[in-house]
Amino acid sequence: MSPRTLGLGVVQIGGIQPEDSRTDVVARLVAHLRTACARGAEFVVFPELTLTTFFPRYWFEDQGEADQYFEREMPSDETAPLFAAAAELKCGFYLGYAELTPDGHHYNTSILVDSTGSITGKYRKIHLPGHDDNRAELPHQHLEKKYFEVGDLGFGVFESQGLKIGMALCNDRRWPEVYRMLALQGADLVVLGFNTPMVVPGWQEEPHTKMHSHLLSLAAGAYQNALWVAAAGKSGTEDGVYMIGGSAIASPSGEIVAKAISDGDEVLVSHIDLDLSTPFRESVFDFAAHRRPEFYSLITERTGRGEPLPVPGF
Ligand code: CDV
Repeated sequence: MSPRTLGLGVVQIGGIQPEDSRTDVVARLVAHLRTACARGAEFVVFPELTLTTFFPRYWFEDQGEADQYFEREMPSDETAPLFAAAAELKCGFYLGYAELTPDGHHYNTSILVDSTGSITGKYRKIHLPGHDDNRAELPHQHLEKKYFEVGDLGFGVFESQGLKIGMALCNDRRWPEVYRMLALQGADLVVLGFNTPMVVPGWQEEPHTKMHSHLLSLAAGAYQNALWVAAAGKSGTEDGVYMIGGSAIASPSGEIVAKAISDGDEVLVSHIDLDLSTPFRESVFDFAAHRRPEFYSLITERTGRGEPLPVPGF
C-alpha cells in the first residue's frame, strides 16, 4: 500500500494592525497560500481570528462597535479571493475568523475549505479564555467571554481531501479532552489557529514558559492521540501587544517536526506521512485494547475501601 502523504502548510502571520483592511489581509494570505503551494502544500493552516487584529483585547461599550470585526458571510466579497486561490491552486485551507450569524449569534469560528474552494467543515470555539468585565486598569484585556458565545457545534471530524481533519482554536489546544474527542472519531490531523499574547492579564504563567507550554500542548496532544497536529499563530507585535508565535507541526511521535523561527509572517511546509500514526494506534495507543473509559468517571479511595466517589462534571 502506498503511503498516505500530505503536503501540509502552516502560515504564521506577523501582527495585523487595527488599520489593516480585510482586503489587504486577504491579499497577504493569498500570497502565502501561493508560496506554500509552490513548495508542495496541498492544505494550509491559517491562524485564529486571521482577518483582523485580535480585537478581544479592547473594551467596546457598544456591541455595534465590536461587530465591525465579525464576518456576516463566508466567503464574502473581501474573502472571496482566498477561496478562488484555493480552487485555482487545488489547495485547501483552515481559517479562523469572528462569525456573526444571521440570527445575531457571535462565535469565534474556524472553517475547512477543500481543494475546490468549498467549505467542508465548521467549528465554533468551546474553551473561551479571559473575562467579560471591563478591567480598564490592565494594559490590554482578554475579552473573549464578552464577545463570543460558547461554540454549539461540538468537536467534529470532517472528511476533506481524503483525510479526517478535526479542528480546534487556540485555548482548546491546552485541554487534553479536545484531542481525545477528535482521536476517538478517527482524526488523522488536528488543525488549529492561535493568538497567544506573551503577557496575559491574570495568568500566573511566567512569560518565559509561554512557548514551552504551547509546544508541550501540541506535542502531548499529538503523541497521546497518535495523530498529527498543525498550529498557526499570530506573532510579533499587534497594536502594541507581543504575540508569541511558534507556529508548528507535531507528529504522532510527539516530536515538533517544523516550527517557525521568526516573529513575523512565515510559511512552513512539511510533507507528512499520515500513516505514522498506525504503529502508535496498533500498540501503546490501541484505544480498543487498552483504554478503560469505564474507570474515567469514577475515582476510588486510595485504600481501596469505601464507595467510589463520583467526579463532578466529568
Ligand atoms: N486566544 C486564546 O485562546 N488565547 C489563550 C490565552 C493566551 C488567553 C491561549 O490559551 O493561548
